[in-house]
Amino acid sequence: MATLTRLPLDTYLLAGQAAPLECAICQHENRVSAEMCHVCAAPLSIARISIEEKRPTSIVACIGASSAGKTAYLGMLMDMLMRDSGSLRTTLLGPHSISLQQSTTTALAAGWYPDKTLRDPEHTCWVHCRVECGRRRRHNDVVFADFAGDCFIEELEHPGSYPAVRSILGKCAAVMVFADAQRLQSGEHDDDYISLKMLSLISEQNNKDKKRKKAWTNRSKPTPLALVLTKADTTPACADDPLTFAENHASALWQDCQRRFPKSNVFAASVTGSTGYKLVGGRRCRVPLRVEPHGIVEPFGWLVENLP
Ligand SMILES: Nc1nc2c(ncn2[C@@H]2O[C@H](COP(=O)(O)OP(=O)(O)O)[C@@H](O)[C@H]2O)c(=O)[nH]1
Ligand SMILES: [Mg+2]
Ligand SMILES: [Zn+2]
Repeated sequence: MATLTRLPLDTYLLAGQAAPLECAICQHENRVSAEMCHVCAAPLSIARISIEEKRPTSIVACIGASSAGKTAYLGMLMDMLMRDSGSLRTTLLGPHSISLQQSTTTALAAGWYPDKTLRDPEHTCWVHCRVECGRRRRHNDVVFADFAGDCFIEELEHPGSYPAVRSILGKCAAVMVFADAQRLQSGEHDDDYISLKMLSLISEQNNKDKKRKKAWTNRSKPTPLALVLTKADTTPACADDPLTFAENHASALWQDCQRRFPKSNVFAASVTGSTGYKLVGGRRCRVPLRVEPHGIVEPFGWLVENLP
């Protein structure tokens, strides 16, 4: 006896593919219904929102070695921006943009620093927000990612292992370089080399593309760079005068920043007022004793106001 079977044809899926969505970070085409780019794992909502609202998005490259204090700084920055602190008014775009702030503030409120950032691209925190600033209340859509420091090393050693890193360096409209003031003061400069290599990669990527090179060398609207000296609570000299501190303790890095980016500025920042130690499973762990942010909004505010 013949049995009839119903077999649905999923041809509508092919129709969906016919109108692909271009990733805002790496420009690869994706399925319109996808959540993340299949190449760089950036959220596709960045592209969707830019297209829907017909607004360009400025990419801010956040670079620095592992443990430089990127996650603590960026998480605290988003928390302060969301509280309408100072002259910047910020709106988060896309549901994923809350994760960085959420994980950082949850950890700090429980008496811990945020966990070490995972290297897995699927777990990278992306922030897409609209910032209103300046006397004319100009709106800027800004996107940045909080990569683990190891991703930068891996991408340098094995190009293509973190496509989002290279795409961001090639397209960024502003740069934030993080350096640990405590390590700089004690003469430890290993971390500087990672940032120096990343800055050189930014120049290389921009010189490759004719249009980018023109924008890059446009001296009337140069790409701004903020050198953020983190953990300034541990080094009063840095908190008092970050520029002199950078000249004295990070001269190679600071000179390279200025040489490549005519519009550069140095800032001192700290998330906590002081740090203590706790024994966890026989290991001494650093814990924040007082959450007392200083100089968090200033570097980001300066970058946004100076976006080309
Ligand atoms: N004293 C002090 N230590 C900090 C501060 N921010 C971060 N740290 C320390 O630096 C470590 C690494 O910070 P994290 O933000 O994870 O660095 P990342 O690897 O660059 O993201 C933390 O676990 C803390 O021990 C700060 O503002 N002050
Ligand atoms: Mg981190
Ligand atoms: Zn992509």
